[in-house]
Amino acid sequence: MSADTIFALASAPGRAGIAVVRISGDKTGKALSRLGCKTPPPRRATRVKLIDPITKELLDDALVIWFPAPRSFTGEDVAELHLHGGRAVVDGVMAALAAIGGVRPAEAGEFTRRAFEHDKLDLTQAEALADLVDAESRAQLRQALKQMGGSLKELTDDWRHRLVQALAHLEAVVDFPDEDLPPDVADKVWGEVRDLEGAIGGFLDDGGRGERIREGLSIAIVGPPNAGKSSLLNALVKREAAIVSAKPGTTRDIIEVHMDIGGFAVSLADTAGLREAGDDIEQEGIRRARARAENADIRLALFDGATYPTRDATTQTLVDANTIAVINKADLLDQQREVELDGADAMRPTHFISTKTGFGMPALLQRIEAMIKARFDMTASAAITRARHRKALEECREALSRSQIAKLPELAAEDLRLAARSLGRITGRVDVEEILDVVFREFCIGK
Ligand SMILES: Nc1nc2c(ncn2[C@@H]2O[C@H](COP(=O)(O)OP(=O)(O)O)[C@@H](O)[C@H]2O)c(=O)[nH]1
Ligand SMILES: [Mg+2]
Repeated sequence: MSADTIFALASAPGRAGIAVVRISGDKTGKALSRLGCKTPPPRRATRVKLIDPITKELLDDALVIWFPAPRSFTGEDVAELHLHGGRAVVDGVMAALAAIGGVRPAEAGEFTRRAFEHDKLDLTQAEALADLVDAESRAQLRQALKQMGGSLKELTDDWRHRLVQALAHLEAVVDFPDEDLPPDVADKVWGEVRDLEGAIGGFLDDGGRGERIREGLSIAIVGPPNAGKSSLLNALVKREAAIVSAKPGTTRDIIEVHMDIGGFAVSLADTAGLREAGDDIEQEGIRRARARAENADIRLALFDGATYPTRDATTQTLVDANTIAVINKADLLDQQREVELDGADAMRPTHFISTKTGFGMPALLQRIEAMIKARFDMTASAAITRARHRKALEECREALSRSQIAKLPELAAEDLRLAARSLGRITGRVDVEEILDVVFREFCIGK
């Protein structure tokens, strides 16, 4: 092993009860002994006094855990120093480590990269690790843990294994036509390719759920001026994020807040009221409002209860299956608020709320949550969580469908090889040699 030994503060910077410094590489043992710490028993928290190698001053009374290679996160010798989380303590230990020859501060992601290089995890698990650290909602957490546990890796590995098998059989037909191969080999190959194409196609057709959960869902509030859009945003996030005013055209740019609804990370946008009037700036705000509304996962179309039952026609045109129609200022409506179920609304009941009194707010939140769950709840164990996965799977599916209409078996085999390579890119393992291995192991050609 010639790579440098690296170290970094693994816990968040700043004052804390405990700070963890992680060291990885073949000079880890040497670094520990330079700090006055004899190699401790493996994988056991051991109390040590860390000494500055130059000044001989006490740096900290700490805990060290020693993970000798290969049973460590990176696959290299690793030590974790659990220090008292003070700035001076951490700085002192880091400076002492940096002064040791062949030991240097780690670059971003370098520990995980080494873990990947030593086959401790594949690319999807490395990505999941990053997602886990970034997770802010339950759904993101759950998804990251599943992927880190190998859900996506296992699925793509399984597809790739089957594909390599089919390819091996096809190559046997191409390369050794005179051998005594079972007569139905080609049929089996194409049956398998069709199955794989179907499975991957089905997996791709997921409405982008995994990616949406990872990035956060978007909800836009749209409606005419003065309907109470800004008030609704404030009521949902329970703080005064947007300016509320009786003056129409107050909200011009998009105001965005982040919140958690039912365990999902959501970004909620308040937009400029839709109307013809207003200056250039307001018109630009309205243009943005429409664009945001179109791109949102879920829309809240807010109507002004002061004009009920008349509804703003422009806003009404935006109501579709992903929209919840809401009528605000229910406090102004005197009689029983029976919902008039006209044709369009029969499928999508209108919610009456009052941001002023809080009337109908819990029911609205429940409705939003139900809509999110219906569209984004993951029951399947594996999910596409990044554009990178989707692109590779799409390339794979295209190659699979090309292979079935290829004019020559050699060309079909090349397409299957490309398809396998696309799958291999997802996990970061691309290896064509194994195809040959399968041919010879399975067929004993040439006896
Ligand atoms: N009576 C009543 N007035 C409301 C309610 N919600 C908002 N308003 C008032 O409606 C006006 C416009 O509110 P705002 O949130 O700025 O509307 P926006 O233009 O759609 O963002 C303000 O004067 C609010 O105080 C409500 O539930 N009931
Ligand atoms: Mg507003």
